[in-house]
Amino acid sequence: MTDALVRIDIDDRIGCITLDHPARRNALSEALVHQLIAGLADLKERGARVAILRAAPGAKVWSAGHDVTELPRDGRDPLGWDDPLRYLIREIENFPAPVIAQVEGGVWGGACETVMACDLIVAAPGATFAATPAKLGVPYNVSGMLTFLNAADIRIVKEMLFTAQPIPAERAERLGIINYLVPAAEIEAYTRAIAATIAANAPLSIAVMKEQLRILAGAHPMSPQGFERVQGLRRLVYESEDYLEGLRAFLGKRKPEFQGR
Ligand code: LCV
Repeated sequence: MTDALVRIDIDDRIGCITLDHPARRNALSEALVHQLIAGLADLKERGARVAILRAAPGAKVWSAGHDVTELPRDGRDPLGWDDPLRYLIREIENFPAPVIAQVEGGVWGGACETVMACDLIVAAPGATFAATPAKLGVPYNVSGMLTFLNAADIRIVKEMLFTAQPIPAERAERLGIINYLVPAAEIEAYTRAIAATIAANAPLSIAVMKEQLRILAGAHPMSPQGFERVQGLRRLVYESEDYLEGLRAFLGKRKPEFQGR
């Protein structure tokens, strides 16, 4: 039997998925992502009217992002359509009820996108949000860029992507990136109360509005030439020496030395 890396429960039509792999700081390995996706499917099946995605109480790290050990080093696109995280983001977006991210601790890289893809975000002081592709030398994908663009002003997205530095929850609240900033001691009850309010509303109306907003937020037509240009640019990055250096440095627990080629 595979180890449980997440916990799933449902109470009063409020579903809850708890990331539960502290030894790897809830890194989004293929196994963990598959369990998250299965958890969402389970909650859908059981009629959840809202889902909460959280880490264990008091977690110092909500999730460390992609499992870097699983990123390919053979010239393949590391974050293409088949990247497990892309499936997860699509499942969150397509989940027929709101998904609320309840955040304590650091949120890194792919986990930052995951949180931004959630419908509402409740965070405790001490939570931080970092978009890290530039730290690793990774070319982020187009749909991931759209997740960030739909979650924050482009100037903030640029700051996050170019500096790869964590944004504290207090600032994220001022910037409108998160909905609520709530003391850690109250975050669970607070998130449950929001979930209960949503769960008491008309589920079909909410499901349809969520789908409408998903389609409208993604309505950015792109020409075939534009798409090929973007993919070609990304290839420059994942076929570069710097990409391999970023992975080697991460795994060797040292600072990368990027050359720009
Ligand atoms: C694999 C890990 C990870 C991890 N993968 O604990 O968006 S993109 O493009 O950037 C995308 C590719 C992406 O999401 O990349 C990942 C971005 N994530 C990060 O940059 C954060 C990496 N992690 C950390 O900086 C630290 O682990 C934090 C600050 C989160 C926690 O620090 P702490 O001192 O509490 P350790 O670093 O000791 O981590 C515990 C174990 O988890 C592994 C890490 O290598 C260590 O393994 P060992 O016990 O075998 O040494 N680990 C942490 N993050 N993303 N493995």
